[in-house]
Formats: sequence, C-alpha cells, structure tokens
Amino acid sequence: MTMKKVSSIIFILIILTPMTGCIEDEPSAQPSEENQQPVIYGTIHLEHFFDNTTNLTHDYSLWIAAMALDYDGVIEQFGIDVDSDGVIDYNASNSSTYHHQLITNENEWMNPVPWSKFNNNNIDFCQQWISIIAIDDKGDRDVQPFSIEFVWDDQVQMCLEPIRNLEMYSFSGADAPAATGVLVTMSQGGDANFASLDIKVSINGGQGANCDATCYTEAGTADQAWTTGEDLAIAADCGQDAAGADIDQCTVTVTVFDNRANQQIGNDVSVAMDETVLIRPMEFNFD
Ligand SMILES: [Ca+2]
Ligand SMILES: [Ca+2]
Repeated sequence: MTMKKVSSIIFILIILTPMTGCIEDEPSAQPSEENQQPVIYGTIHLEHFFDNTTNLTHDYSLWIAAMALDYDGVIEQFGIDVDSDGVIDYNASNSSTYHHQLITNENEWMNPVPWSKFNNNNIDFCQQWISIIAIDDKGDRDVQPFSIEFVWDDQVQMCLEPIRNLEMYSFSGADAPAATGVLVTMSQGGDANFASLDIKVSINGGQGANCDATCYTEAGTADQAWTTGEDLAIAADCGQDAAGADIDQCTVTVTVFDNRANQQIGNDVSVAMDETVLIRPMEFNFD
C-alpha cells in the first residue's frame, strides 16, 4: 500500500469518526435508530416459599429481584424463560419497579442437564440456563441469562436439586440462656430446608452427633426451613466426669452440612457453654 493510500484512509477515518460515533461497531451490533431496546436490572434467586394457607414449604421456588425499563416506550412482556427457547414461560407481574417477586413455587421450571467440568469425562454436576426477558412495545427485547447448577447423583444417575452457594453461608453462636444448649444464628446465607441439612454437634472436639428435630428448635415460624437471621436453639450437654458428676463447662462445636452435596456449608461455630447459668445469671451473653 502506498503512503498516499494510507494517508487517504487515515483522513477518511478522521472525517468519519465524528460523523458516526461508532465506527468500530459491527453493522449487526448497531442499535436501531428508531427504537431503544429494553434494559433489565436485577437477578434471579432460589429460596423456599412458605405457603401459610397450606402450611407447606416449597423448596427452590424461583424468585426474581428485578425490573425492566424502556426509555422510549413501554415494557409489554416481562418474565422468565426456563428452557432457553426465547419464549417467556412465567410472567412476572411487575416490571416497572425493582421488586422482589415470586415467579413460581412449583418445581416444573427445573430442567437441568448433566455436565462435566472442562477436560473431565466424569459427570460433575447438572446445569440449566434461566433468563429474564423483557420485550417492549416495538418487539425489541433484552435477555439476561443466569446459570444454575444442580447436584448430580452418581448412584441413581440423575440430576437432583440446585447446588447451594456454599461460600455464602456463615454462622455465629452464643451460649443459650437455658442451661443446656447453644444458639446458632445463620448470619448470612439462604433459606435451607432442614431435610437437606445435617447439623452436627461436638463436645470438646469429640465425635459429632447428628442434631435432629428433637435436638433443635426454630426461633421463628416452624416452617422447617432455617432462614437467614434465624437463630436455632440447639440442645447440647457437657456430659459427666469419670465419677459421674455433671460437667458444667465445655466447648460446643456446631457444623452444618448439605447432605445432598455432602459438603459443609459455612463455618464451624464453637461456643463456650456454661451449664451453671441458673447460679450465675448475670453471665448471660448474647453476643
Ligand atoms: Ca423501546
Ligand atoms: Ca421458554
């Protein structure tokens, strides 16, 4: 290419750049001049839904915290596509305000497929795309896809429920005001049904024992789910010494496991428990 041609091209680029404003865009990526497409703000999340008319808890109900805006028109359709065909399967009732709303408490939305991690021939987990779709009055759309991973059960060769984000959980603990037990609070996390949890209680670092419904008591509504911020009263006993006398003080360690993923969720909680609280009530400590 001659120097003259190069300088001609540079000259044309300099002229064109301020005229178009987006000369680097591919033609197909140029926005329509007639219509601005909708914009979705928000996300999906999975939580249990407690139906107080039936007293039933629905695990893995599909929720959104989202809204959609159309700057030059109106949103005509707003909802969730669960099978990636671009067609909304569940309508969201409210698109105009950022809103936490239940999409469905049924399980029909779940349609995961087995999947392997990169470079691995084993099936490691299952996966499904869920999209929020907003369509405006001109038929233009915004689509925000989200990936949800599910537990793969190798024994029965099928996909199970969604995998919890184990890193999001954290727990804190305190000695309970009652003589024997501790309070453990889910300080961060997501609602978890007790059927999918194993709660282990260990005394002074000894072998842990499973804490079932006879051992824990929900603080809030007995909805069979441990909700974020809810403290659980967990019965524990320091045991007896060699002479058979009650031991009053011990360290209680509580660990919580997802029994489908076979993984601990959140941190260990160790609490210095004092069973002599009735004698020294001023030592109640809720911190
Ligand atoms: Ca528009
Ligand atoms: Ca669909």
